[in-house]
Amino acid sequence: MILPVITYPNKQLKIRSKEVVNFDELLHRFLDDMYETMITSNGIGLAAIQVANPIRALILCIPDDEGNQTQENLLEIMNPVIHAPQGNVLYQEGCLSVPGFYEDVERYEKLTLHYQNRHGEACMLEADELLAIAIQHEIDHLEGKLFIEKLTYNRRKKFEKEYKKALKEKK
Ligand code: QAP
Ligand code: CO
Repeated sequence: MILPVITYPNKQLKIRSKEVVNFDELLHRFLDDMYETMITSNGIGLAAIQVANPIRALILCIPDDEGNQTQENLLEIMNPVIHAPQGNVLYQEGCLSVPGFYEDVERYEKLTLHYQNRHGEACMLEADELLAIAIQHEIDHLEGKLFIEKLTYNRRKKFEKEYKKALKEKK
């Protein structure tokens, strides 16, 4: 089932999501719906709060070298914690909740992630490149933060102007 994606400035995006405690059939169905929603929307990452569910769950599917997002590369991440972040990189980010806007954001270059999978099993992965960036972007959603909040004052102003204009033109 494709779920509606909440977009800025919806206040729900500011909620701090709660730990996942039930790794049950309901969670599994929700994760499946998140995947369908993300792929249909041409996304590479989606946090549960973006589809109005304030739980610490996110999914990522980084395209391979051919640009294909195979389900084998799908990561389902619950209750993530970042360890040992290293270095910094700039990357032009976007967000399904801020459609049509892209801007450079600084992130850690590499990190280790501790999390639970859909069965509640403890997992760990080492990430760099786009995966490391996407993990940080999605974990920010769990804290109620959007990438536009990391922009400088002037770039944020540019965003507000462009976004409002785009919203008006949509109506
Ligand atoms: C988060 O973002 C991300 O504006 C995932 O019109 C972004 O999937 C991680 C999207 C950058 C790492 C680097 C955005 C689709 C998708 C749009 C997305 C749009 C259609 C964003
Ligand atoms: Co996002």
